[in-house]
Amino acid sequence: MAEEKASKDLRTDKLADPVSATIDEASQLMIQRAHELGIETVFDRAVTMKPCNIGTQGTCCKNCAMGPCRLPLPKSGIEGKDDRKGLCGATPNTIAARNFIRMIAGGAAAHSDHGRCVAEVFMSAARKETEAYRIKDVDKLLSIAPHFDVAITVEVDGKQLDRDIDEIAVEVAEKALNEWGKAEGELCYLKRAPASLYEKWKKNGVLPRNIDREIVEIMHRTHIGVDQDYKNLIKQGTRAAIADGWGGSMLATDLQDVLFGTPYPLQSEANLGVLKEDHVNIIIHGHEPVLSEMIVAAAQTSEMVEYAKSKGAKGIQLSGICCTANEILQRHGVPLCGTFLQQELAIITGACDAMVVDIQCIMQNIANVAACFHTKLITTHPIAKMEQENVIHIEFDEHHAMEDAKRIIKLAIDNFKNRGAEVMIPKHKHLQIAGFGVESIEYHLGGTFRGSYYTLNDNIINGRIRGIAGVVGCNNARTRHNEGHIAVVKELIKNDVIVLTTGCNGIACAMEGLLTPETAAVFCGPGLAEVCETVGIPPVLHMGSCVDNSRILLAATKVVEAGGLGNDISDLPVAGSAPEWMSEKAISIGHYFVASGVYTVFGVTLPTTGAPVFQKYLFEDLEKMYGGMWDLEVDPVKHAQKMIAHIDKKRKALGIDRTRERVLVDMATRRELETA
Ligand code: XCC
Ligand code: SF4
Repeated sequence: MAEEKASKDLRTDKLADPVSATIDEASQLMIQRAHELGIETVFDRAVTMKPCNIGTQGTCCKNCAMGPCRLPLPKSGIEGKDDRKGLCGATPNTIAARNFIRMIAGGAAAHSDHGRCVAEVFMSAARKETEAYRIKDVDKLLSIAPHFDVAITVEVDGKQLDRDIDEIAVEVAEKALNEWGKAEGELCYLKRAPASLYEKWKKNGVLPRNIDREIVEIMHRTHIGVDQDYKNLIKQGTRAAIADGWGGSMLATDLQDVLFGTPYPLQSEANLGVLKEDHVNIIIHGHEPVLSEMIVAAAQTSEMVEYAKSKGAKGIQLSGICCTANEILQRHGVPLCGTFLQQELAIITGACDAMVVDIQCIMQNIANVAACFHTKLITTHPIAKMEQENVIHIEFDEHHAMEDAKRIIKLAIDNFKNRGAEVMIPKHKHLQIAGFGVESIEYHLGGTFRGSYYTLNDNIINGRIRGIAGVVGCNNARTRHNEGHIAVVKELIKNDVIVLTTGCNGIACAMEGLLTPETAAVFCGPGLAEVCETVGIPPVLHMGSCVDNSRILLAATKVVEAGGLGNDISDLPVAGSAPEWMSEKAISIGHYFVASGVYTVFGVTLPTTGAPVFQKYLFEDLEKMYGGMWDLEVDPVKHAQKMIAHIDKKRKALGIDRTRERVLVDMATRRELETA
């Protein structure tokens, strides 16, 4: 019935062409399948609905009811004075800057509020108010405690003794939670940045005071008639973005590691082919690993496995979409079902017995797609519900976490028998190695006796590795799914640039098989290939979810500390990229990369093109303040080439530009020379 109705609504002349929509064959098959079943997806809507030209340029203001005021840049550009203004007189620069930093506020709020939820669960665990969660990684707890000024030893009779772990945990939890709203001072983690970066922030007046305050202040400043100087607006955007990267996101990552374990490399698989026809398939989607950790634990209990078998299934297959997927991948090896743009397609396989969602990047249309199948769509977070009637809300609470998780799994198992005949799971999937972090890179690429990141630095200095790129971010239905991600990454590794990835770029790379050590011989330049083969790592290191971009900041800091490559992140031969971004979170991430000294290129579009003066400020002037700056490049190969050009510029400034041309001694000879 639902299918018949849907097909009537679908105009066949306005459907997405599967091959133009995505480079991924599994997704192409499922888009085709959707058309056969008369089910509309985001790919079709991208064909029928064009984006607004003025909004795209960043110059539509609706901050008061005298507007919306729309200030498009004429096709021919503007010669001479730019007279465009809103009713209140707001210039294109003011409007675009206000919109831009409101995006930062949205993104920083999303990451940081996620971090706050984790901090609250951490507090419950520290106070032993919950059975389900406890401190899993004591070493990590001890490593972060000093940043909060929490002592890890106590003096007893003149001797320094180890302090009680529970005491440390409670104090860290209190101090951490305080970061969102403390009345005085600045964020505790800022001093983890290289000293010279911290000084730049201080000099420019952008040290965040507390996380919430910086976000609130953006909303205030962008209200009609407050801050009307794009430079001053961006200054607050910078402060909030730093509060995200070096605050909310970093806290989320650290506290998740303490609670659930710090990731170490492990093997898994990726793409829709991880779904199993004869298993109960539960897909976990969203961002917060608090519930999904419990689902992973519950699904492994013999009680649940036996229950699944009693209902005719061979077992329970968990898989994930978006960053919740990356979280349970990096800690448990749970396979990735797909990227942001595959969430509808996963349901269209007909094999998804339940999709469990928490927060962020969950398209409302999955409820409509789920209604065409037997799939139970379960929302779990009090702040993220859906209006459609087929959506079930099971609110998750850390105090009865295990029961909630079991209830959800049972619902999925009971639903297994309701599957229709229309199951079609694409075979496509790829092996991957994921779960890299600051600690495991140190282990794999570090040298034990010369300081932590020594071997990595040495390989950068000798030119085997040309530089480091952070390639991250979303998919965007306005551009061919995964094409930009994969083209940018391949171009970088071909040119000996090692790639650190997170988010949906990580998933895209996994689906394409770029996260295996074997990839090195196929796609990498000779220098990077040699390093990867020697150490046994992939040329693309998956570092987790979007809040885990904080891991990239800390890895870059470790590289600075290891020496030989300058004094600040902005001195390093590094660059950042989000080839297919779409979310406000991506803007916040991009901006804290820039404010941390990284040249950062976005693909698709940027909402700054309608305000050329403001755009120039982001693309050029910020470099003088922080060492990093924005750029926009739609063509993926040019996009990567711009990053490489920046990396080469930094190599030249460091005086290591010519080492790349030399005949390189191999590692064994080098060691001999050094020990001689
Ligand atoms: Fe969402 Fe994090 Fe973007 Fe993917 S990368 S579409 S934000 S899931 Ni974060
Ligand atoms: Fe128009 Fe100014 Fe109101 Fe924006 S704040 S909608 S530019 S009048």
